[in-house]
Amino acid sequence: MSHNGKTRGYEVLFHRHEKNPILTAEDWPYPAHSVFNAAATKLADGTTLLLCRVEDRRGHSHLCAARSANGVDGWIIDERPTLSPDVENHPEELWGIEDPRITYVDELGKYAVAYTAFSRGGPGVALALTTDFRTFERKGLIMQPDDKDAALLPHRIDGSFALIHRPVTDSGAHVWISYSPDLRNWGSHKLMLQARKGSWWDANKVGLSPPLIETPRGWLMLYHGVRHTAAGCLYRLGVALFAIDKPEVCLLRGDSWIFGPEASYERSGDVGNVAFPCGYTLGPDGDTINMYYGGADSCIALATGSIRELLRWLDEHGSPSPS
Ligand code: BMA
Repeated sequence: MSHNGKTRGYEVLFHRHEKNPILTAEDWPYPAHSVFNAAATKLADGTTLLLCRVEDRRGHSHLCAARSANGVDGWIIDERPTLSPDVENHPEELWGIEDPRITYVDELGKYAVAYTAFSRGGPGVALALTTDFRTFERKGLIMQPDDKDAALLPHRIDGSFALIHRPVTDSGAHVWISYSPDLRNWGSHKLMLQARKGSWWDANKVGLSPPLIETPRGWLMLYHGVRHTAAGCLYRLGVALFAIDKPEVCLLRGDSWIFGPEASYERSGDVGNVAFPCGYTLGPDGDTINMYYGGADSCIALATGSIRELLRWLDEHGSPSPS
């Protein structure tokens, strides 16, 4: 399939790890139907922490932490769910909590976990803070349904915290950015990245994948695009670059997808043809991206890329995109 670093003539920007899938429900210390869509971060001591979405046989999800020294194997998985729905205090979590994204916020000295809280009202965006991934300080629902695919930026922009998220409106499912002085009151909503139309690979629905990656040239966004086909949906990954001081301004957006379901564990599972990253860590060189993604809603896999290569590819294949 792959020849001279190319697949079917296209450049390969993310390389699948040979040990994929790196985590499945078989590895879990307690009953779990499937594990997928994990958030990722590197702790102060260099340990890679994945906050994994675990689905039980009711179909409800919770989050569970797995820690590894090398980010590939030797995972130490919490013996019990790390963050479970707290339905009594947070009825918005009635049907589970899903698809977390982690951002370390220097100013707070805490990790911010944005996740989808699912209930009768639909999926909305919830936020919790933690220092150790053992106890969490919930901020509750910060974006009402229907909204998901959220992550906080690591520092304030022009004095405000900034949250990327994906509300669904009559006009489609596009990526927005909203600002807050205190992580509680949100406003100054701005459209950031629009789904394209027609036969485009990212027509109808786009959403943030892992949290934004800060580079000297701007914020690098890996986003998923959803193509509806007669056989179901195809979830693929694209890349775009946004202005550092004004993240709603798109500087470059790639025309084609750069990563999509090809391996067997991405092609088949509970929901086939899905590659869905929710987290990344950076290598010691500051350039290597370790991207963690869910395969077919059934496993967790790893692929590596390079910030420099993504920026070069965007220069060659991207164009400014109106917001
Ligand atoms: C999206 C999200 C993801 C899931 C994907 C494919 O809408 O809910 O959690 O991986 O669909 O099923």
